[in-house]
Amino acid sequence: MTSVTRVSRMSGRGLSRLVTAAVAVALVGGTAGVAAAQGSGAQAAAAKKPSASAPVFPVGAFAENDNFYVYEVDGKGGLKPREARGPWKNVRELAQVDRDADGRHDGDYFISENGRDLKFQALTGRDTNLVPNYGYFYHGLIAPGDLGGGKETDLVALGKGGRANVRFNKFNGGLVKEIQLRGAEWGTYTELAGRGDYTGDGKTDIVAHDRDGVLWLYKGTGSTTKPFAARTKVGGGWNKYNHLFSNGDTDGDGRSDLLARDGKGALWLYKGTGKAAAPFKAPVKIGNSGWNQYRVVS
Ligand SMILES: [Ca+2]
Ligand SMILES: [Ca+2]
Ligand SMILES: [Ca+2]
Repeated sequence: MTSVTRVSRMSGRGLSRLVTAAVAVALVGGTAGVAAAQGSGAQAAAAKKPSASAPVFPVGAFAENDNFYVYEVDGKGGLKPREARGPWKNVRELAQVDRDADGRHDGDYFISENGRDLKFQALTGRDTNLVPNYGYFYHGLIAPGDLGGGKETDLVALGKGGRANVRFNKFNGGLVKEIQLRGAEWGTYTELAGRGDYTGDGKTDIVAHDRDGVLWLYKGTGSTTKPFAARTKVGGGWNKYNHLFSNGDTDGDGRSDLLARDGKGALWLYKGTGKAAAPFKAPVKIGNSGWNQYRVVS
């Protein structure tokens, strides 16, 4: 499986570590029951090939002790048991990226603990320091995909005082353009999430979770001056979740999905529909417990 090689390199520094420490450990997510139920005796449909608008990433998770774990998708709508990658220190926020638009992970942006710098790390492992002190101004970094700056994945993060920052990136994180999205709504969000296309038009979209528990969809436009259309309401009741993120097309049906962690540490999959009016199906629990042990899940 090429995916083993790919994920073994997810930590960048973890290549040699794979041999000694990449031991599959006890299943934290508890996906077995869900997978069996969905299989219902028949082989699940063949997974669609990953694409830029519906990529397939592993889920990366940092425990409090900086130990880093990776969960691969299992091809049945869930995640495989976690694999330990050993310690990966100095990461405050992580955003995996697909730089060459083939739908597969090949680099990471991250905000460092030390200095709160925005950094980029290709799979070859060397860090590139992009913006010193970025993390003092912005938080909730996501890399949803290309928003208009070229095929390279662009970045969005929340800022202080009702704004969000959009960085249109060149290859290896060089800057094409940076804009601030301003407006009171941006000050109400606790978190952004998104990976690829949720509306079926091939353009990258994001969602935003506000303090009142409402989830909003921002349809991507492909424009570097106005990368999102006016928001539309997805629905309420999202405050039962303390973290939203996406690893792309979790269940392999060719549409990007959303993941949500609840207050009890369970993990829920919201399968994407590809329709802006109702972008997600009803949630399916794909991890029973344990996800709240992680300080960062991406
Ligand atoms: Ca790629
Ligand atoms: Ca879209
Ligand atoms: Ca999907």
